[in-house]
Amino acid sequence: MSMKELFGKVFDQEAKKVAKQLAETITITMVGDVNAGKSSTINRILNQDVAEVGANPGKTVQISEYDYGDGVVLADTPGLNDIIASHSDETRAYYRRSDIILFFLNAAGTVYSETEKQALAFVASENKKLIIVLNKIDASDDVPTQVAYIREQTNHAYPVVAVSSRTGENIDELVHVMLALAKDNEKELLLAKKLRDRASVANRWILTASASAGGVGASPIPFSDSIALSALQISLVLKLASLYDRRLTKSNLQDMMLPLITTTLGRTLAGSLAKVIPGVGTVVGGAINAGVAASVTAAIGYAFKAVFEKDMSLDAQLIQSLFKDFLKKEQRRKK
Ligand SMILES: Nc1nc2c(ncn2[C@@H]2O[C@H](COP(=O)(O)OP(=O)(O)OP(=O)(O)O)[C@@H](O)[C@H]2O)c(=O)[nH]1
Ligand SMILES: [Mg+2]
Repeated sequence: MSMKELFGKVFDQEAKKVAKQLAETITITMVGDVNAGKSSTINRILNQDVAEVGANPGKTVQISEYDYGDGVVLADTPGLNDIIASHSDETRAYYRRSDIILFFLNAAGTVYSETEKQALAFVASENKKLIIVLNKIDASDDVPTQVAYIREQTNHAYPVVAVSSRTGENIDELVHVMLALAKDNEKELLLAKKLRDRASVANRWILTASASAGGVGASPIPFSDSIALSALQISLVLKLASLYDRRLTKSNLQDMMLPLITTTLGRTLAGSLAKVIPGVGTVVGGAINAGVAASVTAAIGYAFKAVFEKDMSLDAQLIQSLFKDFLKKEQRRKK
């Protein structure tokens, strides 16, 4: 298989995965006592103010859906007493089909009251994809004790994230935990696209792909190496493009990426050839240098991210020069 054919094959496969994710819907359901800060927290996280923020307790009286567009739906549920009192099939079904449940506790009030305990038991009986969000930590003077208490009371069954939607403290961590849950359902991209802070998601993806690329370099089978590595790199760029709402065609991306991918493969080829056993024709040992694979993958990610972020037009030469700069930075960082 030529590099071009390989690229085409991998592109189709990865583009299909992205398209499949984007055709889904992700439902995030918020549960919590009135005034816990559900609406404020969501407004902090998402790049769109849809949920109403009100100072009147009990403003939200039934399950209200807010459509954020592009497959992101947010559900605001009634107060806890209503949840416990109703136990209706309708609410059960709603919890069951939610992708993420955010269970809010108010650090400025009584944390994990009997009512909250009962409500959590009810919700968790339907769905375990639940995150406990302890909000308003700016208004509490003993957050660690509160967090420890919640963890102990819930048998460490769910992540507990302490945040302040007022100051923004730890909102990053909450987003990270939400993305990890969404990833399990292959809905990470849907959520990521709607986030206020897309750059930090992009950076995490780049670092993850780079680390995996380093792992690929350790595989002893050279051809599977190049497929796996190209898939990683192409998948990363397609995800980044989608994150920043940029369209990429196969030939367009091929022109920009082939030279970069060949950099990884080319640099190691010289080394690998020396390892061919005469008469057997097999390459022995890590055909792709792990360090090179990791830095090249990171540099590819950062180059495309820079172009997408600054909304520059895609151009092979620009990508090439950004790539070279980032690769130098990566290699300097490693020394
Ligand atoms: N100190 C502090 N106040 C907050 C924080 N988050 C929200 N609030 C305030 O708490 C009040 C309720 O916030 P909302 O976001 O409307 O709470 P909610 O849970 O959506 O309330 P309902 O929809 O009425 O159930 C508002 O006055 C917010 O300004 C926070 O992190 N710290
Ligand atoms: Mg609200």
